[in-house]
Amino acid sequence: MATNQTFTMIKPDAVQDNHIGAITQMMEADGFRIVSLKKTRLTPERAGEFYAVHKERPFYNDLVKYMSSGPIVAMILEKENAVADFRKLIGATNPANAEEGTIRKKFAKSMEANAVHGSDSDENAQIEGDFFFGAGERF
Ligand code: RTP
Ligand code: MG
Repeated sequence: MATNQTFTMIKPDAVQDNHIGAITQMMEADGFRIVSLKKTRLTPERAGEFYAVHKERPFYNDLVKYMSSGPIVAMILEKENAVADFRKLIGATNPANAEEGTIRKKFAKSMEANAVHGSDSDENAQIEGDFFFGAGERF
């Protein structure tokens, strides 16, 4: 069942570069409402757990190191058709392929440091939101 929610993180490079406000502004301007929001830092263990689906991929170790290298901003977002619409708003994983007007086109620096995460399914949006937020942190 579509939940109309997705999960996102502003990744360490974009937080470090002071883009939290500009990125959340793009999300709100596109019709997403912020249900939950938290600035936090992943330990390497927690980052490894979050990206466990990529464990066998060649970029996994670098990804875990990068995602635990500094604070991130985790959010649950709400909008009709949230998962698909949000993937559209963030743009392609590789910023070289990201369309004009997308968050990654504007803020991503590389394939790895690509500014934001977006859930790829309703099921993962639920799992990833639960990874960061309890029942009393959703509004
Ligand atoms: P995300 O999960 O962060 O929203 O990104 P995505 O779905 O567009 O890409 P995914 O395939 O799930 O990869 C997760 C993250 O791993 C890093 N990556 N690096 N060096 C590389 O070849 C490579 N490939 C992926 C990126 O940070 C990507 O967002
Ligand atoms: Mg992904």
